[in-house]
Amino acid sequence: MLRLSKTFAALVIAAPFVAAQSAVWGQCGGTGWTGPTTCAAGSTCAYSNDYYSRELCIVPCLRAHILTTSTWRKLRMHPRIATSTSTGSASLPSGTSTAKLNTLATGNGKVYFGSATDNPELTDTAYVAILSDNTMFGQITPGNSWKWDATEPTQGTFTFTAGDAILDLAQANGQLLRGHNCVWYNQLPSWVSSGTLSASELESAMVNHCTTLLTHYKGGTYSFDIVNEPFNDDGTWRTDVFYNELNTTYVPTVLTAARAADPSTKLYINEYNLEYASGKSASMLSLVKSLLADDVPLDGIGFQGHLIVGQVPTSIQSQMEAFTALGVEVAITELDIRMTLPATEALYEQQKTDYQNVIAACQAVDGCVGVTIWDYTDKYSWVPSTFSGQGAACPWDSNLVIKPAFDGIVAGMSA
Ligand code: 9MR
Repeated sequence: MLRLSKTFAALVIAAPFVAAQSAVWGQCGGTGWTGPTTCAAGSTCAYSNDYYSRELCIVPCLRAHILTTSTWRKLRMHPRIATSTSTGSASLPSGTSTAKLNTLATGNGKVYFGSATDNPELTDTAYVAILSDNTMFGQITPGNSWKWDATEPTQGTFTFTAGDAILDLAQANGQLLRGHNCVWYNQLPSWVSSGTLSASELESAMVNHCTTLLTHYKGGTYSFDIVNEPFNDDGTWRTDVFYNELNTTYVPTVLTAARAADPSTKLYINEYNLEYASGKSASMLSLVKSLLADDVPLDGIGFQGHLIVGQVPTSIQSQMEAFTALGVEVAITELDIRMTLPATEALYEQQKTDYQNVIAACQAVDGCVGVTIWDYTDKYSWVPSTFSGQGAACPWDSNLVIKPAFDGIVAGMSA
Protein backbone atom coordinates (compact mmCIF):
# COMPACT_ATOMS: atom_id res chain seq x y z
CA MET A 1 0.00 0.00 0.00
CA LEU A 2 2.78 2.42 0.86
CA ARG A 3 3.98 3.07 -2.60
CA LEU A 4 3.88 5.85 -5.11
CA SER A 5 1.39 5.17 -7.87
CA LYS A 6 2.69 4.71 -11.39
CA THR A 7 0.64 7.76 -12.30
CA PHE A 8 2.41 9.97 -9.83
CA ALA A 9 5.82 8.54 -10.64
CA ALA A 10 5.19 9.21 -14.34
CA LEU A 11 4.17 12.75 -13.54
CA VAL A 12 7.40 13.42 -11.70
CA ILE A 13 9.49 11.85 -14.46
CA ALA A 14 7.62 13.78 -17.15
CA ALA A 15 8.35 17.13 -15.46
CA PRO A 16 12.13 17.22 -14.98
CA PHE A 17 12.19 20.60 -13.20
CA VAL A 18 10.07 19.08 -10.43
CA ALA A 19 12.95 17.01 -9.08
CA ALA A 20 15.03 20.19 -8.60
CA GLN A 21 12.20 21.66 -6.53
CA SER A 22 11.72 18.83 -4.12
CA ALA A 23 11.02 21.27 -1.32
CA VAL A 24 7.91 22.36 -3.14
CA TRP A 25 6.87 18.74 -3.52
CA GLY A 26 7.24 18.25 0.21
CA GLN A 27 4.56 16.37 2.09
CA CYS A 28 1.90 18.54 3.75
CA GLY A 29 -0.72 16.03 4.85
CA GLY A 30 -2.07 12.52 4.67
CA THR A 31 -2.07 9.28 6.63
CA GLY A 32 0.03 9.55 9.73
CA TRP A 33 1.46 12.91 8.77
CA THR A 34 2.36 14.97 11.81
CA GLY A 35 4.53 17.58 10.09
CA PRO A 36 3.55 20.99 8.74
CA THR A 37 0.31 21.16 6.78
CA THR A 38 0.84 24.53 5.18
CA CYS A 39 2.89 25.12 2.07
CA ALA A 40 5.57 27.61 1.16
CA ALA A 41 4.34 30.78 -0.55
CA GLY A 42 3.32 30.06 -4.11
CA SER A 43 2.39 26.42 -3.58
CA THR A 44 -0.73 24.69 -2.38
CA CYS A 45 -1.37 21.40 -0.60
CA ALA A 46 -3.04 18.79 -2.79
CA TYR A 47 -3.71 15.09 -3.15
CA SER A 48 -0.94 13.01 -4.67
CA ASN A 49 -1.96 9.44 -5.38
CA ASP A 50 -4.58 6.76 -4.93
CA TYR A 51 -2.64 4.30 -2.81
CA TYR A 52 -0.77 6.36 -0.28
CA SER A 53 -2.96 8.97 1.39
CA ARG A 54 -0.46 11.75 1.07
CA GLU A 55 -0.76 15.39 0.14
CA LEU A 56 2.04 17.38 -1.42
CA CYS A 57 2.83 21.07 -1.93
CA ILE A 58 2.20 21.87 -5.57
CA VAL A 59 2.97 25.14 -7.38
CA PRO A 60 -0.16 26.58 -9.04
CA CYS A 61 1.75 27.51 -12.20
CA LEU A 62 2.96 23.93 -12.38
CA ARG A 63 -0.64 22.85 -12.02
CA ALA A 64 -1.48 25.11 -14.94
CA HIS A 65 1.43 23.72 -16.92
CA ILE A 66 0.37 20.14 -16.50
CA LEU A 67 -3.36 20.77 -16.48
CA THR A 68 -3.41 19.84 -20.12
CA THR A 69 -1.94 16.39 -19.57
CA SER A 70 -4.29 13.47 -19.21
CA THR A 71 -2.43 12.47 -16.06
CA TRP A 72 -3.26 15.71 -14.38
CA ARG A 73 -6.83 15.65 -15.60
CA LYS A 74 -7.17 12.25 -13.93
CA LEU A 75 -5.59 13.44 -10.70
CA ARG A 76 -7.73 16.55 -10.76
CA MET A 77 -10.84 14.41 -10.62
CA HIS A 78 -9.79 12.89 -7.33
CA PRO A 79 -11.68 14.12 -4.25
CA ARG A 80 -8.53 15.31 -2.54
CA ILE A 81 -8.11 17.75 -5.40
CA ALA A 82 -11.80 18.55 -5.52
CA THR A 83 -12.44 18.91 -1.82
CA SER A 84 -9.18 19.03 0.08
CA THR A 85 -6.66 21.80 -0.18
CA SER A 86 -4.82 23.69 2.51
CA THR A 87 -7.65 26.20 2.52
CA GLY A 88 -10.40 23.58 2.80
CA SER A 89 -13.47 23.03 0.64
CA ALA A 90 -14.76 26.57 0.93
CA SER A 91 -17.03 26.41 -2.09
CA LEU A 92 -19.10 23.46 -0.85
CA PRO A 93 -21.60 23.57 2.01
CA SER A 94 -20.94 21.86 5.33
CA GLY A 95 -23.38 20.08 7.59
CA THR A 96 -24.95 22.11 10.37
CA SER A 97 -26.36 19.59 12.86
CA THR A 98 -24.70 19.25 16.25
CA ALA A 99 -26.39 15.90 16.91
CA LYS A 100 -24.44 12.82 17.98
CA LEU A 101 -25.31 9.92 15.72
CA ASN A 102 -24.94 7.00 18.13
CA THR A 103 -26.88 8.84 20.81
CA LEU A 104 -29.67 9.44 18.31
CA ALA A 105 -29.61 5.85 17.03
CA THR A 106 -29.69 4.23 20.45
CA GLY A 107 -32.34 6.69 21.60
CA ASN A 108 -34.43 5.49 18.66
CA GLY A 109 -34.15 1.82 19.57
CA LYS A 110 -31.15 0.87 17.44
CA VAL A 111 -28.15 -0.99 18.87
CA TYR A 112 -25.53 1.32 17.39
CA PHE A 113 -24.44 3.76 14.73
CA GLY A 114 -20.90 2.94 13.66
CA SER A 115 -18.00 3.36 11.28
CA ALA A 116 -15.37 1.16 9.70
CA THR A 117 -11.79 2.06 10.40
CA ASP A 118 -8.36 0.76 9.45
CA ASN A 119 -5.00 0.52 11.15
CA PRO A 120 -3.01 3.01 9.01
CA GLU A 121 -5.50 5.74 9.93
CA LEU A 122 -4.96 5.33 13.64
CA THR A 123 -1.86 7.53 13.58
CA ASP A 124 -4.06 10.45 12.49
CA THR A 125 -4.94 11.99 15.84
CA ALA A 126 -7.65 14.31 14.52
CA TYR A 127 -9.28 11.34 12.78
CA VAL A 128 -9.05 9.12 15.86
CA ALA A 129 -10.51 11.83 18.11
CA ILE A 130 -13.73 11.91 16.08
CA LEU A 131 -13.84 8.13 15.67
CA SER A 132 -13.39 7.59 19.42
CA ASP A 133 -16.40 9.66 20.44
CA ASN A 134 -18.84 6.92 21.39
CA THR A 135 -21.76 9.32 21.34
CA MET A 136 -21.03 9.66 17.62
CA PHE A 137 -19.92 6.09 16.86
CA GLY A 138 -21.07 3.29 19.13
CA GLN A 139 -19.53 0.60 16.96
CA ILE A 140 -16.50 0.09 14.74
CA THR A 141 -15.55 -2.48 12.11
CA PRO A 142 -11.98 -3.39 11.14
CA GLY A 143 -11.77 -2.51 7.44
CA ASN A 144 -8.92 -4.87 6.65
CA SER A 145 -6.91 -6.19 9.58
CA TRP A 146 -9.13 -9.13 10.52
CA LYS A 147 -9.24 -10.52 6.99
CA TRP A 148 -7.67 -13.85 6.12
CA ASP A 149 -4.62 -12.42 4.33
CA ALA A 150 -3.90 -10.26 7.38
CA THR A 151 -4.54 -12.82 10.11
CA GLU A 152 -3.22 -16.07 8.61
CA PRO A 153 -0.84 -15.13 5.79
CA THR A 154 0.92 -18.48 6.14
CA GLN A 155 -1.04 -21.61 6.94
CA GLY A 156 -1.24 -22.15 10.67
CA THR A 157 0.63 -18.94 11.56
CA PHE A 158 -1.76 -16.35 12.94
CA THR A 159 -0.93 -12.68 13.45
CA PHE A 160 -3.38 -10.62 15.46
CA THR A 161 -1.27 -7.58 16.29
CA ALA A 162 -3.02 -5.22 13.87
CA GLY A 163 -6.41 -6.78 14.53
CA ASP A 164 -5.96 -6.41 18.27
CA ALA A 165 -5.29 -2.69 17.85
CA ILE A 166 -8.86 -2.33 16.59
CA LEU A 167 -10.22 -4.44 19.46
CA ASP A 168 -8.22 -2.36 21.95
CA LEU A 169 -9.52 0.86 20.43
CA ALA A 170 -13.15 -0.30 20.61
CA GLN A 171 -12.72 -1.41 24.20
CA ALA A 172 -10.96 1.80 25.24
CA ASN A 173 -13.76 3.79 23.62
CA GLY A 174 -16.61 1.67 24.94
CA GLN A 175 -17.69 0.75 21.40
CA LEU A 176 -19.18 -2.44 19.96
CA LEU A 177 -17.28 -4.33 17.29
CA ARG A 178 -18.49 -6.03 14.13
CA GLY A 179 -16.05 -8.77 13.15
CA HIS A 180 -15.15 -8.70 9.46
CA ASN A 181 -14.64 -11.32 8.05
CA CYS A 182 -14.06 -15.06 8.02
CA VAL A 183 -14.66 -16.45 4.52
CA TRP A 184 -14.46 -14.20 1.47
CA TYR A 185 -13.14 -14.74 -2.05
CA ASN A 186 -11.05 -11.56 -1.80
CA GLN A 187 -8.01 -10.73 0.32
CA LEU A 188 -7.12 -14.38 0.68
CA PRO A 189 -3.52 -15.49 1.12
CA SER A 190 -2.25 -17.33 -1.95
CA TRP A 191 -2.00 -20.62 -0.07
CA VAL A 192 -5.81 -20.57 0.03
CA SER A 193 -6.72 -18.86 -3.25
CA SER A 194 -4.32 -20.86 -5.41
CA GLY A 195 -6.62 -23.89 -5.33
CA THR A 196 -3.74 -26.20 -4.45
CA LEU A 197 -5.45 -27.53 -1.32
CA SER A 198 -7.66 -30.56 -1.80
CA ALA A 199 -11.34 -30.21 -0.87
CA SER A 200 -10.83 -31.81 2.53
CA GLU A 201 -7.68 -29.75 3.16
CA LEU A 202 -9.53 -26.56 2.23
CA GLU A 203 -12.46 -27.42 4.47
CA SER A 204 -10.24 -28.06 7.47
CA ALA A 205 -8.16 -24.93 6.72
CA MET A 206 -11.37 -22.86 6.57
CA VAL A 207 -12.74 -24.33 9.80
CA ASN A 208 -9.37 -23.84 11.50
CA HIS A 209 -9.11 -20.26 10.27
CA CYS A 210 -12.59 -19.25 11.42
CA THR A 211 -12.37 -21.18 14.67
CA THR A 212 -9.06 -19.54 15.54
CA LEU A 213 -10.26 -16.05 14.52
CA LEU A 214 -13.50 -16.28 16.49
CA THR A 215 -11.82 -17.90 19.47
CA HIS A 216 -9.24 -15.12 19.56
CA TYR A 217 -11.97 -12.46 19.57
CA LYS A 218 -14.39 -14.52 21.68
CA GLY A 219 -16.71 -12.30 23.67
CA GLY A 220 -15.30 -9.19 22.01
CA THR A 221 -17.72 -8.69 19.15
CA TYR A 222 -21.41 -7.87 18.83
CA SER A 223 -21.63 -9.58 15.45
CA PHE A 224 -19.33 -11.17 12.90
CA ASP A 225 -19.44 -11.43 9.10
CA ILE A 226 -18.76 -15.15 8.75
CA VAL A 227 -19.48 -15.40 5.02
CA ASN A 228 -18.93 -12.38 2.81
CA GLU A 229 -20.32 -11.91 -0.71
CA PRO A 230 -21.20 -15.51 -1.66
CA PHE A 231 -23.35 -14.63 -4.70
CA ASN A 232 -23.00 -13.05 -8.10
CA ASP A 233 -25.52 -10.31 -8.92
CA ASP A 234 -27.58 -12.70 -11.04
CA GLY A 235 -28.04 -14.96 -8.04
CA THR A 236 -25.66 -17.71 -9.08
CA TRP A 237 -23.03 -18.75 -6.57
CA ARG A 238 -19.73 -16.95 -6.84
CA THR A 239 -17.29 -19.47 -8.24
CA ASP A 240 -14.52 -18.83 -5.75
CA VAL A 241 -12.18 -21.43 -4.31
CA PHE A 242 -14.69 -22.34 -1.59
CA TYR A 243 -17.62 -22.96 -3.92
CA ASN A 244 -15.46 -24.62 -6.54
CA GLU A 245 -14.10 -27.16 -4.09
CA LEU A 246 -16.82 -27.52 -1.48
CA ASN A 247 -19.95 -26.48 -3.37
CA THR A 248 -22.51 -24.76 -1.13
CA THR A 249 -21.55 -26.84 1.92
CA TYR A 250 -18.90 -24.35 2.95
CA VAL A 251 -21.59 -21.98 4.23
CA PRO A 252 -23.24 -24.25 6.84
CA THR A 253 -19.86 -25.75 7.72
CA VAL A 254 -18.26 -22.44 8.57
CA LEU A 255 -21.34 -21.05 10.32
CA THR A 256 -21.46 -24.12 12.54
CA ALA A 257 -17.75 -23.80 13.35
CA ALA A 258 -18.18 -20.11 14.13
CA ARG A 259 -21.03 -20.75 16.57
CA ALA A 260 -18.96 -23.36 18.37
CA ALA A 261 -15.99 -21.00 18.63
CA ASP A 262 -17.92 -18.00 19.98
CA PRO A 263 -21.53 -18.63 20.94
CA SER A 264 -21.87 -15.00 22.08
CA THR A 265 -21.49 -13.24 18.73
CA LYS A 266 -24.20 -12.86 16.12
CA LEU A 267 -23.31 -14.70 12.94
CA TYR A 268 -23.89 -12.79 9.71
CA ILE A 269 -23.76 -13.32 5.99
CA ASN A 270 -22.80 -9.99 4.43
CA GLU A 271 -23.50 -9.00 0.82
CA TYR A 272 -23.81 -6.00 -1.51
CA ASN A 273 -26.71 -5.23 -3.85
CA LEU A 274 -29.35 -6.70 -1.57
CA GLU A 275 -31.02 -3.30 -1.48
CA TYR A 276 -33.29 -4.10 -4.39
CA ALA A 277 -35.09 -7.20 -5.68
CA SER A 278 -32.77 -9.17 -7.94
CA GLY A 279 -31.44 -12.64 -8.60
CA LYS A 280 -28.92 -12.04 -5.86
CA SER A 281 -31.41 -11.01 -3.20
CA ALA A 282 -33.72 -13.91 -4.18
CA SER A 283 -30.85 -16.36 -3.79
CA MET A 284 -29.93 -14.88 -0.43
CA LEU A 285 -33.52 -15.23 0.77
CA SER A 286 -33.54 -18.87 -0.34
CA LEU A 287 -30.22 -19.50 1.38
CA VAL A 288 -31.44 -17.99 4.65
CA LYS A 289 -34.62 -20.08 4.52
CA SER A 290 -32.76 -23.30 3.89
CA LEU A 291 -30.08 -22.63 6.53
CA LEU A 292 -32.69 -21.87 9.16
CA ALA A 293 -34.76 -24.90 8.13
CA ASP A 294 -31.66 -27.03 8.64
CA ASP A 295 -30.97 -25.46 12.06
CA VAL A 296 -27.70 -23.97 10.84
CA PRO A 297 -26.70 -21.09 13.14
CA LEU A 298 -27.34 -17.76 11.43
CA ASP A 299 -28.41 -14.52 13.12
CA GLY A 300 -28.20 -11.75 10.60
CA ILE A 301 -27.85 -10.52 7.06
CA GLY A 302 -25.62 -7.54 6.33
CA PHE A 303 -26.76 -5.10 3.65
CA GLN A 304 -23.43 -3.55 2.71
CA GLY A 305 -24.95 -0.44 1.14
CA HIS A 306 -22.29 0.73 -1.31
CA LEU A 307 -24.62 3.11 -3.12
CA ILE A 308 -24.57 5.86 -5.73
CA VAL A 309 -25.84 9.42 -5.31
CA GLY A 310 -29.19 9.83 -7.06
CA GLN A 311 -29.56 6.07 -7.53
CA VAL A 312 -30.45 4.86 -4.05
CA PRO A 313 -33.13 2.15 -4.33
CA THR A 314 -36.50 2.93 -2.78
CA SER A 315 -36.88 -0.74 -1.87
CA ILE A 316 -34.35 -0.92 1.00
CA GLN A 317 -37.02 -1.10 3.68
CA SER A 318 -39.05 -3.80 1.93
CA GLN A 319 -35.91 -5.76 1.14
CA MET A 320 -34.91 -5.69 4.80
CA GLU A 321 -38.39 -6.72 5.86
CA ALA A 322 -38.23 -9.73 3.55
CA PHE A 323 -35.26 -10.98 5.58
CA THR A 324 -36.51 -10.05 9.04
CA ALA A 325 -39.75 -11.88 8.21
CA LEU A 326 -37.66 -15.05 8.03
CA GLY A 327 -36.40 -14.54 11.59
CA VAL A 328 -32.94 -12.99 11.12
CA GLU A 329 -31.89 -9.47 12.02
CA VAL A 330 -30.40 -7.12 9.43
CA ALA A 331 -27.91 -4.27 9.52
CA ILE A 332 -26.50 -1.82 7.03
CA THR A 333 -22.87 -2.76 7.33
CA GLU A 334 -20.78 -0.74 4.88
CA LEU A 335 -22.75 2.34 3.89
CA ASP A 336 -21.29 4.92 1.55
CA ILE A 337 -22.94 6.89 -1.26
CA ARG A 338 -20.51 7.90 -3.96
CA MET A 339 -20.74 10.54 -6.65
CA THR A 340 -19.00 11.39 -9.89
CA LEU A 341 -16.41 14.04 -9.11
CA PRO A 342 -16.02 16.90 -8.88
CA ALA A 343 -18.44 17.28 -6.00
CA THR A 344 -20.96 20.08 -6.40
CA GLU A 345 -23.48 21.69 -4.10
CA ALA A 346 -26.27 19.93 -5.99
CA LEU A 347 -24.58 16.54 -5.58
CA TYR A 348 -24.06 17.23 -1.88
CA GLU A 349 -27.77 18.03 -1.53
CA GLN A 350 -28.79 14.86 -3.36
CA GLN A 351 -26.38 12.90 -1.19
CA LYS A 352 -28.00 14.38 1.91
CA THR A 353 -31.41 13.13 0.72
CA ASP A 354 -29.91 9.74 -0.14
CA TYR A 355 -28.34 9.29 3.29
CA GLN A 356 -31.59 10.36 4.91
CA ASN A 357 -33.55 7.75 2.95
CA VAL A 358 -31.17 4.89 3.77
CA ILE A 359 -31.10 5.71 7.46
CA ALA A 360 -34.89 6.12 7.52
CA ALA A 361 -35.26 2.66 5.95
CA CYS A 362 -33.27 1.06 8.78
CA GLN A 363 -35.17 3.20 11.27
CA ALA A 364 -38.47 1.86 9.93
CA VAL A 365 -37.48 -1.80 10.30
CA ASP A 366 -37.51 -3.15 13.86
CA GLY A 367 -35.08 -5.91 12.98
CA CYS A 368 -32.52 -3.48 11.52
CA VAL A 369 -30.10 -3.17 14.41
CA GLY A 370 -27.83 -0.43 13.15
CA VAL A 371 -25.92 1.30 10.40
CA THR A 372 -22.16 1.27 9.85
CA ILE A 373 -20.59 3.71 7.40
CA TRP A 374 -17.58 2.39 5.50
CA ASP A 375 -15.35 4.89 7.19
CA TYR A 376 -16.73 8.21 8.17
CA THR A 377 -14.47 10.49 6.13
CA ASP A 378 -13.60 10.90 2.46
CA LYS A 379 -9.99 11.10 3.62
CA TYR A 380 -9.91 7.32 4.05
CA SER A 381 -12.66 6.09 1.75
CA TRP A 382 -11.94 3.06 -0.46
CA VAL A 383 -14.07 4.51 -3.28
CA PRO A 384 -11.67 6.68 -5.34
CA SER A 385 -9.07 3.96 -5.73
CA THR A 386 -11.69 1.49 -6.95
CA PHE A 387 -14.07 3.65 -9.00
CA SER A 388 -12.08 6.00 -11.16
CA GLY A 389 -13.45 9.55 -11.06
CA GLN A 390 -15.83 8.83 -8.18
CA GLY A 391 -15.66 9.62 -4.50
CA ALA A 392 -16.89 12.04 -1.82
CA ALA A 393 -18.98 9.11 -0.57
CA CYS A 394 -18.77 9.66 3.20
CA PRO A 395 -20.61 12.05 5.56
CA TRP A 396 -17.40 13.82 6.59
CA ASP A 397 -15.21 15.42 3.91
CA SER A 398 -11.49 14.84 3.60
CA ASN A 399 -10.80 17.72 6.02
CA LEU A 400 -12.91 15.88 8.64
CA VAL A 401 -15.69 18.46 8.31
CA ILE A 402 -19.30 17.24 8.28
CA LYS A 403 -21.13 17.50 4.95
CA PRO A 404 -24.85 17.98 4.33
CA ALA A 405 -24.95 14.15 4.26
CA PHE A 406 -24.45 14.27 8.02
CA ASP A 407 -27.61 16.34 8.39
CA GLY A 408 -29.36 13.79 6.16
CA ILE A 409 -28.41 11.00 8.58
CA VAL A 410 -29.76 13.02 11.49
CA ALA A 411 -32.99 13.68 9.58
CA GLY A 412 -33.31 9.98 8.69
CA MET A 413 -32.99 8.99 12.34
CA SER A 414 -35.59 11.51 13.34
CA ALA A 415 -38.09 10.37 10.71
O1 9MR B 1 -12.22 -1.02 2.66
C1 9MR B 1 -11.52 -2.12 2.16
C2 9MR B 1 -10.36 -1.64 1.31
O2 9MR B 1 -9.43 -0.94 2.10
C3 9MR B 1 -9.70 -2.83 0.65
O3 9MR B 1 -8.71 -2.36 -0.24
C4 9MR B 1 -10.74 -3.62 -0.11
C5 9MR B 1 -10.11 -4.83 -0.78
O4 9MR B 1 -11.04 -5.60 -1.38
O5 9MR B 1 -11.75 -4.04 0.79
C6 9MR B 1 -12.45 -2.97 1.30
O6 9MR B 1 -13.54 -3.39 2.07
C7 9MR B 1 -14.52 -4.18 1.41
C8 9MR B 1 -15.17 -5.06 2.43
O7 9MR B 1 -14.18 -5.80 3.11
C9 9MR B 1 -16.19 -5.98 1.82
N1 9MR B 1 -17.16 -5.25 1.05
C10 9MR B 1 -16.62 -4.31 0.09
C11 9MR B 1 -15.64 -3.36 0.77
C12 9MR B 1 -15.14 -2.31 -0.21
O8 9MR B 1 -14.38 -2.91 -1.21
